[in-house]
Amino acid sequence: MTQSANIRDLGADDLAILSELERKVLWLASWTIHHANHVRENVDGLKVGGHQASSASLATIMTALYFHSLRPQDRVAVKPHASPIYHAIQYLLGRQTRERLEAFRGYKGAQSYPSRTKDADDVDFSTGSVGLGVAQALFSSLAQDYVRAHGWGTDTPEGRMIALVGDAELDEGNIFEAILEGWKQGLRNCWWIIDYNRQSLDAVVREGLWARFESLFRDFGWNVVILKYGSLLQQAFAEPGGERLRAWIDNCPNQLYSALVFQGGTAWRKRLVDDIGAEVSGLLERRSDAELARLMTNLAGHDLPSLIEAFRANDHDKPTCFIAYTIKGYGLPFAGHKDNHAGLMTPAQMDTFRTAMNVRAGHEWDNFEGLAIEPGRLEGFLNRVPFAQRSVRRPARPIPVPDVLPVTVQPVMSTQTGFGTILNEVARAQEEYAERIVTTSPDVTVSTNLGAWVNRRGLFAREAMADTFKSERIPSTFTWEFSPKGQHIELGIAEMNLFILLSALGLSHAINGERLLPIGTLYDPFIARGLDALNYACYQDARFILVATPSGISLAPEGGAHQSISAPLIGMAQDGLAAFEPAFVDELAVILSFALAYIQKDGEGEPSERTPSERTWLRDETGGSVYLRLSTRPVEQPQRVMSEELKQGIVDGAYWMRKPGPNAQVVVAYSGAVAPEAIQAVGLMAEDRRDVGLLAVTSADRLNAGWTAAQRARERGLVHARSHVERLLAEVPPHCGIVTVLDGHPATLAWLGAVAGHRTRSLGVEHFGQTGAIPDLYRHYGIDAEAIVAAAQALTPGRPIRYLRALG
Ligand SMILES: Cc1ncc(C[n+]2csc(CCOP(=O)(O)OP(=O)(O)O)c2C)c(N)n1
Ligand SMILES: [Mg+2]
Repeated sequence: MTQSANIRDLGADDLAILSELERKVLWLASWTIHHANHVRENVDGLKVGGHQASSASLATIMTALYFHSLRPQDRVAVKPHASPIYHAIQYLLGRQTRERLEAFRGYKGAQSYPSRTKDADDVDFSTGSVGLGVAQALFSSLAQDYVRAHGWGTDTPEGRMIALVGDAELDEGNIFEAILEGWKQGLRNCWWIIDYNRQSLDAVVREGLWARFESLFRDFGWNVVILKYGSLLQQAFAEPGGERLRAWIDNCPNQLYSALVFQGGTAWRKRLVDDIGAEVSGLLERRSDAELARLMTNLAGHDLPSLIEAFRANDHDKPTCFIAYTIKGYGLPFAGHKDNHAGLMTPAQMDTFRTAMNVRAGHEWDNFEGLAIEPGRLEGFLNRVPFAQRSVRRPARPIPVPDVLPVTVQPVMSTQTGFGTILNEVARAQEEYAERIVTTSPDVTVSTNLGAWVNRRGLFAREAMADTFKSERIPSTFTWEFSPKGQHIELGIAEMNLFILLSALGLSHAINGERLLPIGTLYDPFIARGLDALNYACYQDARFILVATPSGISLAPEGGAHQSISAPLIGMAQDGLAAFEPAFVDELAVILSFALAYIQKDGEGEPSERTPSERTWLRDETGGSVYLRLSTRPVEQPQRVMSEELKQGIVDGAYWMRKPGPNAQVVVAYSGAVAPEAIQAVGLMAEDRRDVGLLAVTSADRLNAGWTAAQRARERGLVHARSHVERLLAEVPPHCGIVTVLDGHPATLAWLGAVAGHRTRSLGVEHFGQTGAIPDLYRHYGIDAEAIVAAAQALTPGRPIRYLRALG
């Protein structure tokens, strides 16, 4: 049987070319790593392993996929350490430059782990934190279904969302959360290809893990394809003694197999003779040591014909898990060695490898150097590769959004109620932006006030499903009807899934060419549960609005387990996420409308501080995602006209609720739900401190970012650069003190004193919360009006403040 006989859509010629390309890909990836670690060694001392063995493991699978099986509409999340293989493939396809390969792991070079934002060779999904890219592929399939069910993007064929998964990645819990959610949502068009090399970073994996995987995936409705033996092994099994050989392999412990792979042909022969004896002697004698080693390492994950046939045969939309047996470090001197994760080839080993690959010294980067096929034919083949026919990313057009979202503000209202009211209004709008909004929540839809929106817009499912309570006429506040037109995706409780779904929905403009406006809600403290996934979503520049509510100790009777403290600092420190904490509903309406536009700004390329807004020094041109920290605390709402200036201040991060006079001794700067305490405190000290100012901070994050950027700009010589907060505080006399306060960590606003050198006292919450009423807790943690006044008195000279004296 010839190798190509069992492949229906692949001729012998193409197979020969693919085999050569596989060799070339392995060579280029290995050389890229070697170059970074040895050739550039003296320049930057980058001696970090992890790539060489791990990459080699996927070289065959990725060759089969990228040069043959993938279609232009498919998208792939590549296992982090296979980055050099990805870049090598893109290099051969003319989509990656030699300069970037030479600078692999270096400044502006090809990235250590595939990156949508930092790499130039059209990475579909970033990876790095293991497990997340895998789930991203799954949720991207759901996002694709959502888009198409709404009638968008149907002029192109459905793509497959594929993840190339390290076997140790399946230790990550988020994978299982994703599988469960995928099952609930009717997952389709998703492939996970497990690189079953039975090695992780430190160790060889447990025996028989594949069997656990197999039953698990089948239980959740996946098709499972086990790719174990390559075509050479299958041919050998047909020879006399072949069945014994197969049984021996099946029973061979992972550790021993790995060790024999490392030791090579002689060791294989001895072991097989010792263990099986005469029955396989003919089979062994017909092969040299080198051929025997080749045979025994011919696992299906390193066998192009088996892989290509398996991919071709899986011609349906059922989610599929391929368990592909591979060898970590395949084709390299440390193949199979359990310590190979950090293994790097020595210069001498690289020389031997170079010679074996027919690559002349000095020609290491030449595309077709040392290949047995004429360059013209190779080029012709590469030009026809189906996956390479896809056009380079074209961001979808922006969807116009209103300047301010309509809202009827009640005299007393919480920001969370305000959010529900605004979305209820949006749900009634017959405008395109309202159609493009997709909401999602991990089982807290009602308790984060999305109920009214969901009642109007319905839940999404590919198959319609009526609300039985409604059809049975049982009164209920909420109608939960599922249909393909629904605009809310209800998730199970797992917060990781929320963030990865937001990541998938938030990349729809790039992946599906159709823009969505995703809004996800959760309880503020549980951001921490999905924080790595949130960071991951931001790292790959997915665009969404995160509404976190309730928050802080203002959630008083719920107690310490539900009260968030550090979240405002997360909001400040998380790149790619603009954080807001409004106090009032009219502010929220302005911020939400800003957010809907901000998430659509073109983020391609490096954000630049050279062309920032002169007003704020923020990088608003490139946009990002938005985080809103809201509260359940009902607060008296200001009756005011929303002037352009006020609107601008809200968006820029702060405005004067009460401007300090020229002789002001104190300014109170507050954020969020403690607004009434700040307002009250200002009133209480009015008689004893002159011209007290009240600064409403809607975004500590944006204020701080603008300030930092303006300072950097001045240091670069742009002497007139001024940020928003610098302009605000320029009006505050130097002797004036600032008391800052929020229901969150005090460090959030503590830096305000450094802007113009004002003495500052920062109030906030530093220790776990507890149950109680809001006044109890605000008093206990020192964020009530009395604490603000006491801080003001301690900070500023002058007569004792009467209110405190009266209390004393
Ligand atoms: C969340 C997270 N934890 C730890 C790591 C460090 N790390 C990188 S790869 C790896 C294990 C690799 O094993 P596997 O997925 O089987 O890939 P292989 O190296 O075998 O190709 C670990 C622990 C990481 N990248 N992400
Ligand atoms: Mg592994």
